Amino acid sequence: MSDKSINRDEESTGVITRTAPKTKTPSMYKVLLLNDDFTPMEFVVHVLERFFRKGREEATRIMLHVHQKGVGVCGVYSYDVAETKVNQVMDLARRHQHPLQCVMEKE
Ligand code: TYC
Repeated sequence: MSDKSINRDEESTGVITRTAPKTKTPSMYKVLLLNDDFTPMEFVVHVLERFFRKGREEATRIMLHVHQKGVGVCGVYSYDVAETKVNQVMDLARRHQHPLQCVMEKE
């Protein structure tokens, strides 16, 4: 470019031809539940139904996966939605005095 701020077309025509920088597609985040020895299975199933819109069967499948493997995916969301769900789960668990842990992880 012949000038720091004006390209050749702009220089000759006076018309601004540059486009805005391309926007990046937002990253998605997995929301994960972690196993522990104390949170009741029924509470975890309830969490999956209430905050992750799972049916009873799917919720039970995910809960048992976490119980057996130690960690499992509840869903994948934009940053803000994932953060809200983590906070909702952690708040309900805390209010019921369960040690259930919910975290988010960039996909
Ligand atoms: N391991 C718990 C129990 O035996 C059940 C459980 C499942 C806890 C999933 C947390 O994220 C969890 N009561």
